[in-house]
Amino acid sequence: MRHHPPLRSVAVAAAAVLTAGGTVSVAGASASTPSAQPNAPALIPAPAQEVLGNGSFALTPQSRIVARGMAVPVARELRQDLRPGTGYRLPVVSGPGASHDISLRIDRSAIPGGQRREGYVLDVRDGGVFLRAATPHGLFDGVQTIRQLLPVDINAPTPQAVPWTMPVIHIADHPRFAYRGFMLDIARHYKSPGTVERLLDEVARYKINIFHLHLSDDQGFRIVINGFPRLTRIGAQGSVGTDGRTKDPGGFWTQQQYRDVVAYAAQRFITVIPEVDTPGHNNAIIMSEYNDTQNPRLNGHPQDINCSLNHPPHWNYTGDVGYSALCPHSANTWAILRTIIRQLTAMSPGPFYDLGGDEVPTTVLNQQQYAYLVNREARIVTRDGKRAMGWAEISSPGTQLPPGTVAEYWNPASGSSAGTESATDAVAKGARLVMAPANHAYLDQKYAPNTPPDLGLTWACPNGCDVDQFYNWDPIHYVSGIHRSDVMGVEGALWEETIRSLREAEYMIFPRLQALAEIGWSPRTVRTAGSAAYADFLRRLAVDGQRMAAAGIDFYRTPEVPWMDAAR
Ligand code: TNX
Repeated sequence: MRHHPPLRSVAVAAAAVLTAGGTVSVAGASASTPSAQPNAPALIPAPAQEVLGNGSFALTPQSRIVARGMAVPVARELRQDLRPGTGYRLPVVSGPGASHDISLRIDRSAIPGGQRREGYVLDVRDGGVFLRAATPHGLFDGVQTIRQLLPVDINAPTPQAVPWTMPVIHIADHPRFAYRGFMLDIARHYKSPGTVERLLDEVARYKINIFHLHLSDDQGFRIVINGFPRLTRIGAQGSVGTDGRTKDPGGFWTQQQYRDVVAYAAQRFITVIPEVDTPGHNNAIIMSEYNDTQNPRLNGHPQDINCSLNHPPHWNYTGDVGYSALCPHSANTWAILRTIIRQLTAMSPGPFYDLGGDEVPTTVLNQQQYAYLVNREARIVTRDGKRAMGWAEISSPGTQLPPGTVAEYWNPASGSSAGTESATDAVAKGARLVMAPANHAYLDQKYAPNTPPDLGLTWACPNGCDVDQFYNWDPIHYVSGIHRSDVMGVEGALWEETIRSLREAEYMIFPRLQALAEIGWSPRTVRTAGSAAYADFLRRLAVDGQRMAAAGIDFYRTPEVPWMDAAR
């Protein structure tokens, strides 16, 4: 059965203000339902407030991008975005602006307090486009909106002969949640830095601002750690499905490649959160290190890191989970983990380090062992200057979560069902939550039972999880007893047991990520199968399909969306 949020949350949400996707009337007195505005531009995520005017702005071969100081890097990004499709030069100049120009300005006073991190105000007038924000990040968010106000062909890789007009509009926008994440598992199937950068470009369009990178799992360890060369020499050579090492050969990143991806993400205002999952999901580390008897960082007897069910350990390239664990009381375990954490935190400017913590059955480690490991590891993360993050099991009995800890809730359980205590316990221990319930946010789940035929898992979505399932839920009301202030945001997770190529990844991500991006960004509203917000979202998604097609992004053409003719 599909899961539906409890009625209680629907009733509460019904009392909320209706603004998402809606066009607020010029007088500001009434906010109309989104579906009543068929001509509103197809923005995803829907802005907090938009007022459509009359007329249009036209970008011309003479148009320039006017920017100064901290606005300049964002202006250059915009130029990069608009050049291929228009074929215009669009020089970045310091002003003053003329008609047909787009001007980007850092202006604190334009944005209300409390919205300054990412808020922006965008005015499209017939004589020019004026974007203001308190921060470069806010400008970047506004730039994504500008891209969506232009004709869909703006995403084409080569110049298109269309009039580059935008509707006259006033938009005042800011995110509902600070954390809007995309998680990618490059452990189950390796992805190159280039592939990942392409995906970052694609998700940035929807104002995603967190990239959670799952770097290690039973089947592979994907980044060089100095002092432990076997982690990649041995640990990175396979993938899920590797049979006798003849296919899916694995791979790994150098530290320079990791730094480059972090910088690439930062240019798009995306913060990278590295994750090396522990103490479970660790067969690749164990297989790499349990015979590393000559390593001066270990004590000559590294076999004692292995608390898996298998003695000795052996490779298992299936998608099995819950059989491997690092031993919490082995000094060698800590020599390895300290080194990994030190090097990854040093290369990651963001505030978080994710220690994993999921799926360790008590047949593998008992609760005390588990809690000991999580507590000790969280202290190391804190000492290295980061906030600890982990899957919500890190709130289980015996753990103490340092201030600032973030727990990611992935269980499909809702309301007050069994399983939700991982979320409520985390909050009781002072943690904040990222909501990623698997049946609403796991991008690796099939869209429909047989769609697609050989991609995706079904454990959280036996009947499939299509766009409706990703859109029609609310992060605050999903688990009983959680409050607004407990929730930092949402995340879409692409686990890669079945996903090999960039194409396959895109197909599973889009168009479901758009739903999560809207839930994370746009104001709270009633989101149900019959709601006006959902109908309006589908209308906007149909246009977005043309944008994705123009950009060469693969996606699932769900029957839920009235896709338009992709021919241009
Ligand atoms: C559960 S959710 C896992 C992953 C799998 C995923 C597949 C979580 C924290 N662990 O190890 O890849 O399901 O959907």
